Amino acid sequence: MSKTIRKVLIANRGEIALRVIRACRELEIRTVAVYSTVDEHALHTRFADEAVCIGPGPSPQSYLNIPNIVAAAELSGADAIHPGYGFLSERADFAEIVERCGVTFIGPSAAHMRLMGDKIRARTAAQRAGVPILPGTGLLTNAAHAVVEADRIGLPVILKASAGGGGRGMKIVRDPAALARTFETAQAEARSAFGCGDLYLERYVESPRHVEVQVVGDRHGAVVHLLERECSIQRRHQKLVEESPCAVLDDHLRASICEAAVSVAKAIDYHSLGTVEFLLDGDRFYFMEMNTRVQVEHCVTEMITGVDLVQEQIRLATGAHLEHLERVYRPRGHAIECRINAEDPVTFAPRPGTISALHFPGGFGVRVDSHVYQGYKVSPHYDSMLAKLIVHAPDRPRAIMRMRRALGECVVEGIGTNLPLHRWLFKQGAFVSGNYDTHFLETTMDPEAVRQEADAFA
Ligand code: MV4
Repeated sequence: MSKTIRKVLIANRGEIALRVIRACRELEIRTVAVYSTVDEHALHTRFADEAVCIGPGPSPQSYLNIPNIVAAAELSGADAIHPGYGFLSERADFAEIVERCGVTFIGPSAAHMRLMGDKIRARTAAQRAGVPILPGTGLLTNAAHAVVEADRIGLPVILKASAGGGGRGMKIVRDPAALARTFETAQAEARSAFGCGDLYLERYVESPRHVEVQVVGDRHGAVVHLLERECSIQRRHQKLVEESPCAVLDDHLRASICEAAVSVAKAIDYHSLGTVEFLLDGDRFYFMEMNTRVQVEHCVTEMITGVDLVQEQIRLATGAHLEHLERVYRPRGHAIECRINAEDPVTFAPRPGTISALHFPGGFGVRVDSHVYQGYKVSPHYDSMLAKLIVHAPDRPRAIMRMRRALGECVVEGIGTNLPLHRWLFKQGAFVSGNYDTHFLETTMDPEAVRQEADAFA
């Protein structure tokens, strides 16, 4: 059941499209870009061996347009499709159509995507694998049922949409009197947002850290982990900084959480690249979700393991074995990633426009994954990430110093960016000491200080 991949169509844009093209080039695989009319001059369009226009700027008509993307694959003779992240990357129907056309989907099976896309089933799968989950429920039948269960679990609780994930469709309930009404609202919102009103409850953890584990499985039953990533620096469920390893895990806790992630992947016969997300509460951790795609923050894992995760993902799709990976990884130093976005550093409002001047940092231990250039027009149609600035150093204090140095070298003119926020963050004592949780940015950010950081660079 080994397949050869000769030509990959990349169903994505931006930095991740470039990332996949680079992986393919080193594997001597030909590449086909797809692009919307606004991306005619984008780097992914130019870097690929071939490029096919799939529609106008708005993503529903281009990067989410399944018939056009499948037609582009047929037309170009691609034998595989890489979905990147976002867009169609977790759409089981897309994976299924691609495979039915005789094209290899570079990712897990449609069944794995459906299982992990259904957060209630995912929770059950983790529990069956012997992995800790928070006290909670399966599918709630109605508001009265929710009230009974919340009484059993104890307040506060969090009401989650089974079709949600990544923080979408969640409501915290602290007041028992509010639960029934919150249930009705949440159900209606989930129905309209996801086409499914299924809800469940979990005990709410007040100050958790977000720690996720990179896993890879092959089609022969082998699964290994590639350590964890700490992603607690986020706002409105948008991660801004990620690092590996997590500063607060000792060797014992690291081994437990990484083994738990492997147990989840093994229990479902997972055979691709994946991420198992946990909430860390002191020295306890609980399964949250599993992501079945390559993630934005995969680079920090690459830096501290030396493994090219995108190449692995492509190889695994051909039926390759994992045997060339190490059985247990130990972190090689420390890596941190900053997402540089075209957005106001305080309000987070998007700031599209044309980049009039651009300079990215370089030097020892610095990696920049980006698709933008001087003169590039940031379109309001797509997400606002301009670049990922990744540093690698022997330990966390030196990685922080290196990131400060690299942030100081960044120049992006003509549009607003969140660089001032990053420059502010890397001076904060709580961040530097590793003493923070998922609420850090929202509770600590000082608009005045961030604005001053912007002025200091103007
Ligand atoms: C939680 C939680 C507290 N308790 N579940 C948000 C994203 C999704 N993966 C799960 N999320 C949360 N689930 C319980 N039972 C707090 C969050 C949460 C969060 C998690 C990770 C990173 C940032 C977060 C920000 C707010 C809330």
